Amino acid sequence: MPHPKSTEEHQGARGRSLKVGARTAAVPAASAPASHQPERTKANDLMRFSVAMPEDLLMDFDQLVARRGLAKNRSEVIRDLVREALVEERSAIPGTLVMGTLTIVYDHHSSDLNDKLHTIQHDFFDNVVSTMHVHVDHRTCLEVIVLRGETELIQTVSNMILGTKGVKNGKLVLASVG
Ligand code: NI
Repeated sequence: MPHPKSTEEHQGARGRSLKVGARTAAVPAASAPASHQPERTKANDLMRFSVAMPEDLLMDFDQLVARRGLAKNRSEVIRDLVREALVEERSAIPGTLVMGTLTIVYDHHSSDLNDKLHTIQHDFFDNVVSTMHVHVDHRTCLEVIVLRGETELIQTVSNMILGTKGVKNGKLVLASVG
């Protein structure tokens, strides 16, 4: 039985077909002879599977792959998207330990805003790992707050900060660390 010649599809963004293999199979490392293939698959072995999608969706996906640069191909972008979805799902499970980066932009001339933001961060000193403050211009500040803790607490603290009057905009990005 022939085996795949490479560990990656090389059609990349410009290929037309997303079919990456007719069967689910472990891909052998590099081009090792068949006799040297491991008998059992390991957790990090690449598995191939077929994906079907409408042509217009595939064309949009190929443009996304192209935007992500020469180092990325369809397989790598699909893996990135799957990991992203898994992190998002895990981060929603109560009790999950997460790291979060909360980025906020605010006007430091707003009345006692600096004090309020400072107080919240001291109230949750166990969960605030680090804060980076950038003076963007005469009025505007940007702060990146690194948080660690159970997901619901991190989201609560973030919402308190984002909801403080004078914070113009911001966004919390979670990463699961489990
Ligand atoms: Ni500042």
